[in-house]
Amino acid sequence: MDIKLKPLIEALQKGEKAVFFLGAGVSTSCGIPDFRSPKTGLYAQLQRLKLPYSEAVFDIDYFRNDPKAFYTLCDELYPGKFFPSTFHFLLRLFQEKDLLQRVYTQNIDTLEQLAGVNPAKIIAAHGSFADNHCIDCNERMLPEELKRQMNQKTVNDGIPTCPKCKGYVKPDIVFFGESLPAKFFDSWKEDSKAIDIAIVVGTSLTVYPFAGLPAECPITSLRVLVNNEVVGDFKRNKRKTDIILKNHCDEVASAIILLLDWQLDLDAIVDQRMKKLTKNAYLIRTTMVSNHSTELMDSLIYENTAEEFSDEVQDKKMAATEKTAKRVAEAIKSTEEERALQHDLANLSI
Ligand code: CNA
Repeated sequence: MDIKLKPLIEALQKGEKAVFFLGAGVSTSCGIPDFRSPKTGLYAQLQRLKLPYSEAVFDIDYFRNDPKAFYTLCDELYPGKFFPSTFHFLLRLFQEKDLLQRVYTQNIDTLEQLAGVNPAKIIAAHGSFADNHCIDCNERMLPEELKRQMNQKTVNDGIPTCPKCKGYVKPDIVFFGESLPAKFFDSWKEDSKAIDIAIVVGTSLTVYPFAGLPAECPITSLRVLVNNEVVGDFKRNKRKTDIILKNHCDEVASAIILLLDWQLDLDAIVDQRMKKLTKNAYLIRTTMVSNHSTELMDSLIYENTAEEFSDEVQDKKMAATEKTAKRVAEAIKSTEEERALQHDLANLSI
């Protein structure tokens, strides 16, 4: 793998910047299944929902008639339970080294942001869970309210509905049959003019228009594919300079980190993010136990991952809850968040 990576490493050492194109494979090591991997992929698992066809779970017309399948999936994928992978942290390292031009992601898990990538650098091509709207009257619903309704399984089967018109509410993630955010097209118009390095990772390149982007990279771009299988334009129109790595993406991230001597930087970033996450998780659990409110906990977890508290705000909140924290320290140890956190940290193969 090191020999194959040589042209990439040399380009980075010259200060050439990279545009990343990400898919679900980047997050499988975090515990989030991708779509299409046989057996482990979401489509394989969704068979129990008896969908007419797998993609129906993200089909806007199907959702209009039967939103249950989507919300079953939402329970599993909703941000807040997962910690970034080595590859997510590699993006952050590229940013630190001023080698990051942009991250185009199909993922809706917000893990790029949780790894500390500047949101201005991220194009969430298929939207995210950051906001929600009624599919009938377009009334906005805050994430806390959506999560509250999702958790009330005895009311309307946990399917969030609009308080205004009773229509179904959906997070602003892009379904089949919906258009991508304008930001995606605007940003690509600019970026595609000049790309030194294009790194495509963990995607089957089957969902358009995203899947068409690697083919649109300038002929002078150094293209890199990191994926379990050779896909899309790398298969159909392989260029002479393309680097194709059929490896686990975290393995490739580790190799790049080693070759560029970034290990200490990685350790520092991971350490800082872990502390932040642990601190936030501590605050969240404390607030939850002191308020006896799981709904509040969920909304805080959401805020935590989507926006993050500033250190100053966190410190104030921590101080305010310190007394309660001591009393409930034992109780919170066994909360689900603690277990999820431990699980995530244990799976961090770095
Ligand atoms: P996909 O079609 O499931 O393809 C994933 C690809 O990644 C496959 O070719 C796998 O072989 C490969 N892969 C899986 N794990 C690894 C790994 N560790 N290292 C290297 N390669 C790996 O998913 P796409 O992203 O191409 O499909 C686009 C959909 C997926 C988008 O609309 C997303 O919204 C959607 N999605 C997102 C998430 C998420 O946010 N994490 C999860 C599942 C699906």
